[in-house]
Amino acid sequence: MWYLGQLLLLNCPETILNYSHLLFQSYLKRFFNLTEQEGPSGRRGISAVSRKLSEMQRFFGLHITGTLDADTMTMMKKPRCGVPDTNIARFSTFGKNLKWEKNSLTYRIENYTPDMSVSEVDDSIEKALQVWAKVTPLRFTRIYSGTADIMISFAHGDNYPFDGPDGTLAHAFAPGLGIGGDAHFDDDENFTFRSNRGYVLFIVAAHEFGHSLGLSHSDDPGALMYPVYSYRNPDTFVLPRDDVNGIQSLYGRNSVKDPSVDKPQPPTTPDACDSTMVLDAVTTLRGEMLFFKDSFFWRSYPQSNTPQQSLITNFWPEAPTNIDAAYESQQSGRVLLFKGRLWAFAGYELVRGYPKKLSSFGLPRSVKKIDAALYDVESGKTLFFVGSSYYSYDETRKTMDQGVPKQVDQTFSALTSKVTAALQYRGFTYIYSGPYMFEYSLRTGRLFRVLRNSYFLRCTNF
Ligand SMILES: [Ca+2]
Ligand SMILES: [Ca+2]
Ligand SMILES: [Ca+2]
Ligand SMILES: [Zn+2]
Ligand SMILES: [Zn+2]
Repeated sequence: MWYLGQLLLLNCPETILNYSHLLFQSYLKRFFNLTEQEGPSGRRGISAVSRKLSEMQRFFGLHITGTLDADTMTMMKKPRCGVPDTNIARFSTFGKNLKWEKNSLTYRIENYTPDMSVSEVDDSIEKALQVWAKVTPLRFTRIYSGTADIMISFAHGDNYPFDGPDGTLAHAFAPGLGIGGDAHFDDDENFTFRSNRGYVLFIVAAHEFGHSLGLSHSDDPGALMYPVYSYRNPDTFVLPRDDVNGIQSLYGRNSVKDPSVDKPQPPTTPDACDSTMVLDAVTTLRGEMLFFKDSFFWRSYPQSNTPQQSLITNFWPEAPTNIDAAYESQQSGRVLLFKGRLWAFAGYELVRGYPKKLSSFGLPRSVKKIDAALYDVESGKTLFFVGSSYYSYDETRKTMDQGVPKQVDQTFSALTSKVTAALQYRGFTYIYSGPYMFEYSLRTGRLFRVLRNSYFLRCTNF
């Protein structure tokens, strides 16, 4: 019998220096196979920790420093799965042989969480298994007594204890006899049916069942098998392409034709190296730049080489996806996201009273959607691009300027097609249009360069 998570065993008592020391050492031990060093913290000990920190930073697309910086610390505090991140790749498996040798599997729900009704738990578990059944020949049958292939419980007696609220949410064992395939949920969590407060059981379970079927973690931030939890709407969830590729590499495709014609295709994660990409929106946020595309955004901070890609809902569970425009209000310290209406966030929290209508900004009621927004530091005004014209809004007086809208090409020479996104950064004004990005001085109107949308995203995949 093979135990997934042998690496999880914390069998050496530790001297705890402080909280962060405990957190990062145990995090690296649990998820990146950091082994205990002999003797006091000698040179070898330090470099092993540093190497594991680099490995973790690479896996999560963080700036690779080998030291415990603030971003690494933030990542370690995120709620996640209890299975280690051993392979650094897009989807990965525990090995071609670690799979079920049959397509008909049984499952049994041994006990329940008090957080949800029995029928909500049953429904979440059933739907989570169907996520995998839809794209493979696998079929799942529920049993109510005896031993099922996949035993599901909210209380467990294995060697891998949970850690109280947050941190590790659940874990599961790779295919095999006995505990193999079983999934355990940390009942110290607040599981929910479909709220963005607490953890959606359907999402956590669907991820764990990926392990039960033989998948390991993926470093694709859009994958269900990414180790960190993000809220996703259970009513619209479609298994991402990376996970479909992973599970089909083990079991093949579903041979039964799906009768629903217009079923949504598996979503793919946007690629910074795609020179034809058209970004949805861009904005600054406290000295960083955020680039939005579909359900994702990249975050670029000055000291980092590679922007970090995340699901939008990983930062703002209440935010819309496929947004129209975004900007940072430096007066209020908020980030504003537009999709038909407008959402304002202070930190990760949706500001009370939002989302609001566009007319609350003083935009005419005929404007149903804006294409891009840009905050100009020098004038303290925000420009809203709508078709071939733009409006300007005074952030201090909180009123729309007189004499608007103006024509875009009167201010921005050579810009003849629709604005798709806009940003001001380090004194330059960047107007995105289709796959291109135009670099201007807003004050003189001079056009400096024409670049691609991916210019700031630094494609490193040569
Ligand atoms: Ca089992
Ligand atoms: Ca926990
Ligand atoms: Ca846009
Ligand atoms: Zn996992
Ligand atoms: Zn367990």
